[in-house]
Amino acid sequence: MKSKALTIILTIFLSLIFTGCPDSTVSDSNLLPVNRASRLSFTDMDRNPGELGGSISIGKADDESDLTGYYLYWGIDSRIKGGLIAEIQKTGSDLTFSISENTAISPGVGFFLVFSNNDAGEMDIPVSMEIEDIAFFSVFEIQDLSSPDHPEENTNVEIDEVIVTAIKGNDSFWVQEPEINGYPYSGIFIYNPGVNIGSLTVGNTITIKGEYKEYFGLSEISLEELVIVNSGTSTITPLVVDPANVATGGINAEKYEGVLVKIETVAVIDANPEDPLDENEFMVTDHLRIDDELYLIDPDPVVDDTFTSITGILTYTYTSSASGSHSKLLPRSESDVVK
Ligand SMILES: [Ca+2]
Ligand SMILES: [Ca+2]
Ligand SMILES: [Ca+2]
Ligand SMILES: [Ca+2]
Repeated sequence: MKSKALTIILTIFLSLIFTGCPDSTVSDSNLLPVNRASRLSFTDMDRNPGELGGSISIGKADDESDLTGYYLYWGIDSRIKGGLIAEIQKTGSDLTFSISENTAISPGVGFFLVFSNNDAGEMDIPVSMEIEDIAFFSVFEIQDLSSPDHPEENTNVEIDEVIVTAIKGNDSFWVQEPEINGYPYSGIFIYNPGVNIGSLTVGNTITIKGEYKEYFGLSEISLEELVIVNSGTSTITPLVVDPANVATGGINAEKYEGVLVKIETVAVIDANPEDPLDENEFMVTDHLRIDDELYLIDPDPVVDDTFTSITGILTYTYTSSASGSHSKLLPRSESDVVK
């Protein structure tokens, strides 16, 4: 009798448990996931600014038992969603999602976010990564204001595989595109006193990151990062130009600003155009100025001195309050000056 009563009690107890159980299982699955992706990475392979392409890699959560997959979003910041990119089911392995080339980055978007999800919904805290938009420009695009891809001033740019043509001190230099599209707009001045250019040598092939600026008429890159891709010495053949066309106001002065050029068979017409000042400038045939920014010709040339050729970087800088700024040729060394 006693044992029968116990059986009844036990039966009621067990039935309570078993009728209660399905409910409690449902309520368990109503819980949002607590496990997040272990890793999120992406490298932009689209070289255009404002566009992305490449593979997003999502490391599976260390424990995926409480999630069914991951929602990949654009992010306004490291928490705020900016639009769903994809729903990705868990597979038990790390996942990849492809962003197709030329995918435009919407205004305001700067992150990728990955939220774990299950039948109850999404976890409220994502894994995030800031998007780095790789934005390569050629020197041509930066120097040629009419290029459809010309960047705005103060844009961060990367320039890939250009050749160093001249070095000034330990913080500035000139680079030029390898001779593939001709010479116009192919060279530019790189400057930043805060970045040590170390062992950089003329002829090195480098990749640079920096900010594009116009400094009193001179296009330049404010250097942030420099990578020597090839420490060999590639040669840029100087372009032979007519001094009249590259002197101040000449029709090609802007085109060849920053470019290694050569003038042939010229004579000194003014030994010191800044007299009574002396800025170590002199003027040759057709009023082209030669300056000592990279190399001082010694002794000072005098009127009617002739040169078989002078090679150098063409630049545009301020001379004096009396005469303003000028287009100038900068020989780099003794070997650039042939009597
Ligand atoms: Ca593109
Ligand atoms: Ca890009
Ligand atoms: Ca320019
Ligand atoms: Ca000078």
